[in-house]
Amino acid sequence: MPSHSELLQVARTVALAAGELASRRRREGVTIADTKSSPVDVVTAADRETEALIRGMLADARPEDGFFGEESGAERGSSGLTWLVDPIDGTVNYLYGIPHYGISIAVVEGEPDPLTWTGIAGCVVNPAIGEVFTAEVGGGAFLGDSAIHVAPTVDLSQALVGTGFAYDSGMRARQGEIVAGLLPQVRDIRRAGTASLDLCFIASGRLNAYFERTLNPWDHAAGAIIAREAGARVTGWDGAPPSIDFILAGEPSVAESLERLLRRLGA
Ligand code: LIP
Repeated sequence: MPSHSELLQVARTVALAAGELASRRRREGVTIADTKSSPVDVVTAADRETEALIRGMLADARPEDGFFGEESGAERGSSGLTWLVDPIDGTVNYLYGIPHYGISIAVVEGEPDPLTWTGIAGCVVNPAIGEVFTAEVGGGAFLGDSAIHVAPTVDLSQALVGTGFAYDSGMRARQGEIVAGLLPQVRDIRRAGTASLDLCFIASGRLNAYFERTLNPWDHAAGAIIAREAGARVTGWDGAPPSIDFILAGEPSVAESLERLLRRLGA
């Protein structure tokens, strides 16, 4: 079994190469190639091309490992390791030219099930502004070469809270009601459109807390490792592992306060 550092280096090298490709394609112009779960859940040719690059580089570097990517699906490996890949997280931002999207690559031990996997290392690159977030379990979290850590605890009324919304209109209506109840009880809300970077913003103190529902495993796999290594609590409801049902992240006492409030709001 390779060291956590060796696996992190693979993730970082591949994510940087993918970021170069994605940002080049962005400069050349981006169009919708298809829609997926709803008319607003889009995929671009760059999403597919970037995942193909990542998948090929990982197959060369780690041929025995499993793979699970947003655009090309899953393939089991024989090593016990699985790579979770969102080639362009924040696809709508990318489509609109908003410089806030992430190449998210994580490696876990076990199957690509967030309820059972054990995170090992993760990298999230925002090529639009050249930010590289990394972490290996037990090694701390970094933005570039600088160690990062969650913001100090605050009262929930002073907390800047990130969230996001589903592609399903019915779910979005419900999520909007929850946010309406939350907004007057916190400092403010930020909906930036990229879960992997939301979790990295928890890790670097740019958000005090974050929650979301309906995320896929590839959306949060890398960011959760980075946030935990920066001192954040990252869970589902009642301390369970995060999943498509719910993810909550933040400095532990802030996260616990937010979970109680979200419960009261009926999230
Ligand atoms: C996105 C997530 C974001 C969520 C969006 C979308 P995608 O992932 O990163 O947090 O609010 O609705 O799911 O689809 O850009 O990979």
